Amino acid sequence: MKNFDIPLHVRGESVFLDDIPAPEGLLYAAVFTSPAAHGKIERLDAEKARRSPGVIAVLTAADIPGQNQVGGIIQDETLLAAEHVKYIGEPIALVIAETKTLAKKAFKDIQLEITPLPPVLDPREAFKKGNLIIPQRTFALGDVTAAWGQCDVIVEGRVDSGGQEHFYMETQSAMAVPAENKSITLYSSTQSPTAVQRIAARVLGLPMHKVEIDVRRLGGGFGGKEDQATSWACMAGLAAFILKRPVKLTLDRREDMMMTGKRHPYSSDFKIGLKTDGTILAYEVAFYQNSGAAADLSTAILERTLFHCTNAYYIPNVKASAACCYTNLAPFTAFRGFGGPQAMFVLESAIQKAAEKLNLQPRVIQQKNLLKENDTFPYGMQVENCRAGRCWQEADQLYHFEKIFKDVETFNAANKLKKKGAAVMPICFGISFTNTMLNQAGALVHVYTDGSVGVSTGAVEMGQGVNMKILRVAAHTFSINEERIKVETTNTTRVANTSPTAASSAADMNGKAVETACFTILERLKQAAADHFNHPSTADVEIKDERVYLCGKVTDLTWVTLVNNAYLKRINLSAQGFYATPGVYFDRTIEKGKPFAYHVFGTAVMEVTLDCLRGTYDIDAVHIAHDAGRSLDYLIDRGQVEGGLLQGIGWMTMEELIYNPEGKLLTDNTGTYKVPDMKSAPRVVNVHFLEDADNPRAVLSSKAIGEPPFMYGIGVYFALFNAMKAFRADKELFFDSPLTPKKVLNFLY
Ligand code: MTE
Ligand code: LUZ
Ligand code: MOS
Repeated sequence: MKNFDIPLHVRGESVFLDDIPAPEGLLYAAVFTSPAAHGKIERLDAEKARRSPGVIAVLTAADIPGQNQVGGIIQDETLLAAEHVKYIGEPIALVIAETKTLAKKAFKDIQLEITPLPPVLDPREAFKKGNLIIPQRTFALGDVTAAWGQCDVIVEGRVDSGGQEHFYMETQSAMAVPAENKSITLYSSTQSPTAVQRIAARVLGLPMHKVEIDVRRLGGGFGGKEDQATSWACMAGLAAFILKRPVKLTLDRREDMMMTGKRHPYSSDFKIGLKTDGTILAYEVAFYQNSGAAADLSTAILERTLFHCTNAYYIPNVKASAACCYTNLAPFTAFRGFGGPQAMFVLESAIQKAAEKLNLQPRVIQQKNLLKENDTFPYGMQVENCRAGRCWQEADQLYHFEKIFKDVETFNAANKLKKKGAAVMPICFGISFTNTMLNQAGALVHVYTDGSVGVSTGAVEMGQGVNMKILRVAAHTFSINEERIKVETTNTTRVANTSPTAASSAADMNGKAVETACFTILERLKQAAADHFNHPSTADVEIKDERVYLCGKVTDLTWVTLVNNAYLKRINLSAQGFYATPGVYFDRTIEKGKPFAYHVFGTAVMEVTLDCLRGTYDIDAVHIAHDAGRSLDYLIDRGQVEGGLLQGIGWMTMEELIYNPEGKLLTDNTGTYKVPDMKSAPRVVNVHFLEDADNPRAVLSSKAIGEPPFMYGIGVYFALFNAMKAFRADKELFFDSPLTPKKVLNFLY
């Protein structure tokens, strides 16, 4: 992949947080956390720990100079627990020592007494008790009650989907360096530098301008560092602020898995009604989100669950309700898809069950109900530039659905202990933050006198290639060589008030901001060129491939000489750019609006082979037709499709969070929590990007790519079911992901 970071990665030269050279006097922090899922803190005595070898300080809630509050949307989360604990792994105290080992050794000297209270782990139980973060929300279209009467068949069911560990390669990390006059610089592995700045300022009781956040790159985020990188940066900041020395806080894998939130587990009930030909008339669904012990981003994630409850289909009568249920587990958080995958899994399950009842192939129902131009979503928006049908058709033409399913049947007829299965999975994902306010981005572009260019934006590089895309936008707009451009760190003093790098919109929005800034500088340069040639209008000046053209004719001015001329004439070679996605809004009082700039579409078809003796399986192939607009970089986008798909497959098949009845996560390391590897990856992945698929709603006609491909993974659940049914046609379908070999085996025998 020609991402300019790759040569650095391959040689181990790229700088992640823990690679930043240690500043003079660096101290190390370790986080002491709650051993109980729910309880009242009776006593916390750290005096002995303070005298432990190598320990410099032990900090608790009482040491926080500002507010002990890190909640973003809802302020319900302390940085360090003071009175109550709400989950195992909740931070209580911070030990700062000469080394991290010494800091952790002092944990045994902290005296903590907790009166335990019964924990609630199940969202339905929390719902019954009324433990909700916000009142239940409902999206509705048409009239389901009236529609049931017109349906030929109605099926109901329950769907459960498990959580998912982000498993970013780089664990949560931060380093704080005190600066003069009570200022502080925080290096943070965060998707959201401004959130870290805002909350650290709140915790330290400082104005935001005294807190500078700097981010070079992340070793993966996947949503896990959208909100949940903040606490660690605040803790490092707190220690550095009080001790007036640099402090680093890096979680090891087990700490990270135990302390941080994951994808939300959901439990849901559905009811779907159809005509005998497979037309869906009505769909009712209730989502119970396991939100964990604090709100974090749960309410926003719940909202996206509602937005995506009909996936890529038009359903005329819909009623979808959803509840954020507090439980005593680490607060669940953003994860690629942001509640969308959970919603789509429920509808695909409903279609599966309805297909069985109607004796139709699920793909017949899927295709029949695909979104068409101007169809209305339950949230009131109409589909524009709908490519749901096109993706389906192109996938079918290229990969031949009929043949795939026929080959499966032929194989199954000939084999007793191995069975194959196949499934189609269409997707539709809305692009924009559903919180309209967040749809803004900024950029700062400098052109230096040698013609090289420095670009800063609010986007954070986390492996998704956003820096490459931003570089490409700048190179394209100036029409200069890519080598001339450097993408700088993401820093709050260069670009302020930025939204998180999330919602797949970082390249879209920051790219636009860069384009705007470049246009501003370009206009000034054209004016300088026009002046140079004593030409009356800049309209006849063009810069192409580093050469200046006048009235279509090449001149002796190059990019470098023009830049130099402009500098000598005291022309400003820096510009700021800003972008706010136009036309998006959402009215929560009526739950209607136009929350998305546009939608991303795609269709995948997949084949699996099941070993019916062992319950194990191989994913033979996944074939995808995907709408990436006019991609800014097809290799990067292919990488995003492949990576998203594999992460989705992991969520659906093997990644299982197991808690004991006391609320302790048992799968808290690489030995017990299994993410997909080369062996569990599909043997074949074909990705076809639609051609002639310009997108008028994003920079240079591109489309967002980050999250949507995750949802192709859902299809694997149903391909496996198809194979399982070939072995045991008599058994009831169940919808409870991940579909581990253990569950498969239980079904087969
Ligand atoms: N790809 C890599 N390699 N690493 C990541 O952490 N995060 C995903 C996706 N792809 C991620 C990734 C998530 S959750 C999002 S929202 C998008 O990238 C964010 O980046 P973008 O807006 O630039 O697409
Ligand atoms: N974050 C957020 C997101 O705050 N709002 C969103 O709509 C969103 N969508 C996807 C991923 N992160
Ligand atoms: Mo992605 S879940 O929007 O960080």
